[in-house]
Amino acid sequence: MSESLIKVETRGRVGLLTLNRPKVLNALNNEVIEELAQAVRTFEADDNIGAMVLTGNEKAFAAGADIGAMQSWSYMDVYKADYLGGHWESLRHIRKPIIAAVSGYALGGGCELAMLCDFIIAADNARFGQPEIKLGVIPGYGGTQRLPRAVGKAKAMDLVLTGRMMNAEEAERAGLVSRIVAVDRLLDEAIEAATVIAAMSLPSVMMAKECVNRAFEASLSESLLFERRNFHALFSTQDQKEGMQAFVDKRKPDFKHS
Ligand code: DAK
Repeated sequence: MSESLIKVETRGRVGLLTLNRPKVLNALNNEVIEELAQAVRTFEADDNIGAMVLTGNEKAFAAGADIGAMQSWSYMDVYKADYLGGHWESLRHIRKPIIAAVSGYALGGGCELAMLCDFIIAADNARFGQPEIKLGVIPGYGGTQRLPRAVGKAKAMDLVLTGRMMNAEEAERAGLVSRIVAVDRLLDEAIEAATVIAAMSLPSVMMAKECVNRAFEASLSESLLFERRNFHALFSTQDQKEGMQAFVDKRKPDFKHS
């Protein structure tokens, strides 16, 4: 039986997903993304999971979409089949938080997959880039859109047009990653962060994620209204009563995620 392309584990209320094509630096193809999307959807539906971590191995988070598989595609092949739509697109709609824990290469589709997650924790050996231009194409999985939103136009243009890589320090300075840790601490750090998140009230976590994402989708006044309405809505939860009562009682809250 062939080994699975995604390793799926749990650590308490955290779902851990590991890309598992080490021989090709976790190059992404439809099968990988289909398995990933299924696993993520299973965690999304599981009341015992509050957050997820997506990672690769020490050498590569993912070195991009599988170039060998794409090389002979024609325009009509990709257009008619809407290649790399479907499951690739579906990951965008996940409502629970996903942290990307990136060690080694995160290039092309790998960098785009990391950016599709809610935030990136990088190992000190991480290298980010959108090298598609060197292959005669351009990023096709959000690279020209999410990268400038994360790092600004100047650096995004530099990376997309030259195809160069940036290291973890440059990525942190530019705002692409939230933290840098030693490579041997990466997974623990990411799981600890996800554990903190998963201990919060799930409805407030999901609404917080939706609201932050709304900042990139709508006008400020629309987004502020969206935020305020979500804030109002949380007063209908048991967890808001419990969270505030626990503060008044000087104890830890016991959230029920409802
Ligand atoms: N695809 C297929 N195989 C890859 C690969 C990739 N992207 N990256 C690495 N490999 C394979 C290598 O061919 C090699 O295989 P063998 O020769 O051993 O059989 C093995 O992984 C180890 O790689 P290297 O020998 O090259 O390792 P090095 O340490 O020397 O170099 C490297 C590491 C990361 C610098 C180098 O492998 C490299 O430049 N890789 C390609 C990086 C790249 O150009 N990535 C962008 C690909 S284009 C979309 C979704 C996604 C996309 C587009 C649209 N939609 C939803 C519409 C994404 C497009 C892309 O990502």
